[in-house]
Amino acid sequence: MNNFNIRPKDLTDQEYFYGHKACAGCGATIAVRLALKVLGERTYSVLPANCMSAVSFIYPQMAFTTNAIISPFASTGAMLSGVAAGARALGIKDFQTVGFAGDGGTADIGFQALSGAIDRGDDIIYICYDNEAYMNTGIQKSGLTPYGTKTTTSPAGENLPGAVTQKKNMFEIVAAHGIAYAATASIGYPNDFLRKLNKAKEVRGPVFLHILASCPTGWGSKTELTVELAKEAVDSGLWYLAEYENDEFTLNKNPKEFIPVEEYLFKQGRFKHLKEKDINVIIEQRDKKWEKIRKSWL
Ligand SMILES: Cc1ncc(C[n+]2csc(CCOP(=O)(O)OP(=O)(O)O)c2C)c(N)n1
Ligand code: SF4
Repeated sequence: MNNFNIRPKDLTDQEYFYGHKACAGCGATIAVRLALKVLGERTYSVLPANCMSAVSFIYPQMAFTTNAIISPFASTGAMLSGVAAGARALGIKDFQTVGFAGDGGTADIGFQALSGAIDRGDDIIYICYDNEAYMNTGIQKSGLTPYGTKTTTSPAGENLPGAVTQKKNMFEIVAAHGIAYAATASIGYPNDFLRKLNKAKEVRGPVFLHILASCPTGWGSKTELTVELAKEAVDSGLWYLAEYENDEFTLNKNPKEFIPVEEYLFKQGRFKHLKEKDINVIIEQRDKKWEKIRKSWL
């Protein structure tokens, strides 16, 4: 049986995404680079307005060596369907159509187009790289910004812990559509991400991959901690690795013990203001979520 594992040393040396102008230590670029290495040369990428399009389509330079196009902010899902239909109409075979949308472009403004694409059952891969805010326009809170995050639109102060809302549960919202395959991932666990991409390639029908991608600029973290932080998010239980297919959820990593959330949170300027009571809220929310996950996904 194909377990879809792929060893990093088996990845192509070919680069399909390079020379971009992203900030040093950008986690999202790791997600895009790895995704294209697995999906291959015959991949058509669709990017809405976000950091990844802003840093890579800079005339006369183009950081994608494969075909790529910018969609209106709200339309990634719709354009993915159109590109795939166009390729089929031209008689092109063995191609992949992938979207790289941020958390704002996925959970908020691009949500209905994503929902529509899943509903149509189109053969597309939608990757949400989640840096937990609208970074390209100056760090505004999105529907995927976690509780307690300081952003320019969710300030922290004497009476406010930063964002007071919880991170939208995109993975389960997408799963509720009965999608062919959905998974969460983290750039801190690249082998897991590679396997999920490799599987996404083979799945017929829509695929949704939601990958946590650290952002030193928006998170106020050291550039060299990008990968470590994305790993610690999982190890502290504030993010999880899971899959959904055939109406079933599977948990891919079930830590025996979580590392203290403070270890992850206090390496980031966006959480520096948190008080003990705020940390307790975060731990309480985490434990409630994991109780549910462990009861039904194991
Ligand atoms: C319809 C529309 N509204 C607003 C914008 C401005 N805009 C461009 S990029 C962006 C932020 C995107 O945030 P996200 O999707 O989280 O991706 P990130 O910037 O974090 O990579 C916004 C608001 C736009 N281009 N089009
Ligand atoms: S703001 Fe964040 S996501 Fe955007 S390019 Fe810089 S590090 Fe990457």
